[in-house]
Amino acid sequence: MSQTRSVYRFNSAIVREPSTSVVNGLRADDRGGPTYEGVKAEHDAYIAAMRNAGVEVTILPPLEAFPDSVFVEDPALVFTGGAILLRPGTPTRIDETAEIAPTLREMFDTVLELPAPGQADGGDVMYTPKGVLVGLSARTDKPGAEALVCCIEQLGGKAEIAETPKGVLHFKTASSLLDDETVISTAALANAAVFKQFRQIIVPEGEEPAANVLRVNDIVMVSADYPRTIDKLERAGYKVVPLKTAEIEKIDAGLSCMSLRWYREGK
Ligand code: CIR
Repeated sequence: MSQTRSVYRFNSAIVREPSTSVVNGLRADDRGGPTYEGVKAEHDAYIAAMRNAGVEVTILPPLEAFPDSVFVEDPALVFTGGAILLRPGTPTRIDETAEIAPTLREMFDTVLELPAPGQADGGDVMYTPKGVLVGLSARTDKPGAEALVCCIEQLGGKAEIAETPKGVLHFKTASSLLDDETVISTAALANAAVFKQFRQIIVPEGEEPAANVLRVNDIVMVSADYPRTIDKLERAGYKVVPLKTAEIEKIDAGLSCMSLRWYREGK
């Protein structure tokens, strides 16, 4: 896991088509479910944006038995040097790992498995040039986070454990990497110790879900519903690609959760 290449330089991604059961996806707060057509349209636009950014996208088929399986970020982690199969921290998602494992075993020479009994969701994991951050949350427990740090070290990387603000699903629901020196986060993470070495951009009050952006090569995908955040990022010099997320947000999802991304050597 050398740091010679930027952690947001990607040429490969895996996504999974939404199933029609996505309308029953998990949500903390029921504001009405998304429509299948709405999620599908958001997903299609996301794939197009990835391809425009120079990423080769592998599209896996939908899994009707798993309403949240479109969010492939959660059951696994991928790095140039290998993949890690996780154990998602909610019962209806645990078996998503077995569904994605064969694809990862085909694509990666090294595939590690998070040792039991820990639980960890990929949504709690942020890659940064200074090391990987693993947020503790309702989905990622201490044994899971500690085991994950060991797995990342086994792949030659380094990682440290962070705290996720109460009431948000994942660490990256509230924060994302923008570039080698900069993170964007909600005000709740403004003084987080793990961000001390970074410049921080705070999302405007009332636009908290906008903190889940996705930096891919030279662009930053940002939810189209948060104009003040988009403006702030554009003024800071970022090349913003706004994408609709109103449907996936109804089931607590954001932009990072719809893909697994990495730089594949030799391509
Ligand atoms: C869940 O609760 O697991 C899904 N409804 C949303 C998952 C979002 N995942 C992510 O941000 N990495």
